[in-house]
Amino acid sequence: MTHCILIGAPVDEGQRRPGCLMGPMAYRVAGIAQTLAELGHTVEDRGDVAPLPGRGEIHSNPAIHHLPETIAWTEALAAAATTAMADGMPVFMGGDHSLSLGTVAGVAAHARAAGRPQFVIWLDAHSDFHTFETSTSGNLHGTPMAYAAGRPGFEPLTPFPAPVPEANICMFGIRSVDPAENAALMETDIIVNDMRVLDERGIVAPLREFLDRVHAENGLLHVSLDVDFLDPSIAPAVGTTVPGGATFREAHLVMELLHESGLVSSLDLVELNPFLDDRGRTAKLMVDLLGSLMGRKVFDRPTRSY
Ligand code: 6HN
Ligand code: MN
Ligand code: MN
Ligand code: MN
Repeated sequence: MTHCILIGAPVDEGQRRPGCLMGPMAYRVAGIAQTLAELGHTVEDRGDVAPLPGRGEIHSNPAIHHLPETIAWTEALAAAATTAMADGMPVFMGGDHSLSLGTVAGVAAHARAAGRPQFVIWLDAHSDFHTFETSTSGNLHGTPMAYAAGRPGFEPLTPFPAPVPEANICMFGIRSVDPAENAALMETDIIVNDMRVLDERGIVAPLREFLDRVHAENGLLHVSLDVDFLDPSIAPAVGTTVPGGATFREAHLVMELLHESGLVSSLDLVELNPFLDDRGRTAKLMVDLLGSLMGRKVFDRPTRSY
């Protein structure tokens, strides 16, 4: 039984298609609290985080937009994340992926204080490895993974409090990487399981390899689930669809393995744009995936040890 803390992060400023701000409400309407309660967990909905006022920060990269708002969200969400980690398992209901600038900062600060290593699983079509300096779209939802890894180039944001070691970061589902991100990733030890790797090896072996390390090092594990990890044919409600994503069963299998591991300590659900949805199907699928992550089984088979 887990104490699940729902935290709404109605962030819309990290990209240019209005609608992600409706994400938290869509998850509530799709029954996120009931789903968790039915699985035997306790649920506390802390409502939506309100951003702190922006201070008018500017950046030399002219493409960057909504920087003051993003900095304000980052500070507010980092504080909410650190507080929630002391009380249970936070589930951040986005909001676009720029919210992870704050949530990962907050959970990593908690891990450092607890004396435990932080690990991150990034389930996404994109690597989100731009800095404020390299982004060409200026959309800051393309930057949180680089911030968490401690890359320079995020001024005037405060430096990431406790950078996640590169080898503790594992990406799955990657199929859209910009040239500057690719060049930067090549210089790191980040584990990039792009779709080619998943086609060749399947999703189970690379995931187990990573989970074994989290377990061996007694780590805390943050999972960041971007809607566009999923194939657009099953998850249309996202502004940045990329063909060739995870199937329904691959996505559930990831969640089931994460549940069995018992290692997940915090979660982002990001990039849902309910304005683009088809009768709520994407919101419902994301809630169902959370159900699998939190222990729902089709058949109560004996848990396989691995
Ligand atoms: N996301 N690499 C592209 C950009 O604009 O920087 C796409 C980023 C997508 C971000 O999906 O969270
Ligand atoms: Mn993303
Ligand atoms: Mn993405
Ligand atoms: Mn669990």
